Amino acid sequence: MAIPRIIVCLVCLILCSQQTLIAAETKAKPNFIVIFADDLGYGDLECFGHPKFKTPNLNRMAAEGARLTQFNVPVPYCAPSRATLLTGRYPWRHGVWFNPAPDGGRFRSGVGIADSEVLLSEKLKQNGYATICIGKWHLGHDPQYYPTRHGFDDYLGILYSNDMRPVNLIKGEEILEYPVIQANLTKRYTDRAVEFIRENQKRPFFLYLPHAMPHKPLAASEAFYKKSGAGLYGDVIAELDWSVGEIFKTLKELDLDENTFVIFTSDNGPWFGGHTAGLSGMKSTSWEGGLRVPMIARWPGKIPKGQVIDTNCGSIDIFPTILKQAGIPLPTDRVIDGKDLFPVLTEQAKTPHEALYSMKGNFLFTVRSGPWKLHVKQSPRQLLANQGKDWIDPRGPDGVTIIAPYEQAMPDQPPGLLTGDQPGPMMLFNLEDDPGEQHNVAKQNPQVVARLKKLYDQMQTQVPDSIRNFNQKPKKKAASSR
Ligand SMILES: [Ca+2]
Repeated sequence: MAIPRIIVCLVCLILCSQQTLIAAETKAKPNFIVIFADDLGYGDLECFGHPKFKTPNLNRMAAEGARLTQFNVPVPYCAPSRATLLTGRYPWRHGVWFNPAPDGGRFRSGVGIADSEVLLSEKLKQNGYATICIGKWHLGHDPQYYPTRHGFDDYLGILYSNDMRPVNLIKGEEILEYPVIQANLTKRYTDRAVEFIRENQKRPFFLYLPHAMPHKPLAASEAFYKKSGAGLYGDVIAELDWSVGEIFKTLKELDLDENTFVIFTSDNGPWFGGHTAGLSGMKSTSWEGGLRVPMIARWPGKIPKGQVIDTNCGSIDIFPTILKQAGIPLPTDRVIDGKDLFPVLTEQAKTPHEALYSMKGNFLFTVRSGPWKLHVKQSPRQLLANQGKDWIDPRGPDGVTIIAPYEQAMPDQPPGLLTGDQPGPMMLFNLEDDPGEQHNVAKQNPQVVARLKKLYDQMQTQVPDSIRNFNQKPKKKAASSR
């Protein structure tokens, strides 16, 4: 029996309109860009108070979006902070509580992000997103840990810090270049980022751009070297700022600006030569200078312009925030510590966290709740405090590629405050009254100490024994009594 032509036409029409609808939905999905600087201090940007560094593009980004002034990372160094950003979980859950290092000791190989972890890249890729990681990965450098095995379609970058050897530039899973010229890294990463946006302008994309800079050794390209008038560190910051400008220029040119949510932040506080804007400590310490980072969020039409948000939140929240905006449910088979930040960014909502925690090595260190911060464990305010002026940062890459070795910052350029009460365990600070963590007020506030310690103890029960007891020597077997 012949099917009447009118019915065939109607079926075609319905199918076509469904196709159009699917295409429209795919196009309507927002794009996500996370720009993640390495060791960029809370005070390293002009819009966060740096007196010399100029960051016009980031200033504009902040003016057109939200600048967050109480944004924390859970660990004051690289790898754990990155795994938290991509999983929304504390290091004692995702398991990367150390820095994998190909030239290091016990974390030289066989360590990295577990297959069982669910990464932002994996979720977005499964939902039709084009994904790329450009820059420092640091979640393992054996093939099973490569970004391309964890949800990224493509990768360009150094798999670990730019001071670890060998400094290979990897494309996909192959070595593209060795040794890499570090001075060109920011430019090369930016060029690839712009190219990726162009390639994927007609489909939703996730661009994860964890820059190498300003992690030491610092290096800037010819166009920026000695141009900022604020030293090599200033040159490096100016080039990062240029990079951000190139990305926004591309989004605007391709008419993607209003459909793209862009986040700019850092993985931890600064090393020598950086700036904490009056916070105490530095990278690798649990003082605010180590844990608080600059954060700017911009999405025209969604995030109101010109906001300064002082709500307690952190990098742990990026995973659930982005997934919510992508319309992708959170995994339900595991604890996700982060919370959706969109109400904070758009409606000035209160913090979604009763408390935020920090870790150093295999220990929980601090707990933050409201204005209060309890240092349960003791952390120094400065590392390598007694080095002389002729000290050279040993954190160089392969000798053949080090740029400007004598211009790297020295320990006589501490990034944060070194003053204040002598560090010790169980110190309490009110960060509203005392943002520089100068005066321990534990004795005056025993109830606050008790409340925060209880929160700490509760979280401590969730840290697996394998992590908590990592450094303990195995107990000797009791002698047989026969
Ligand atoms: Ca870092």
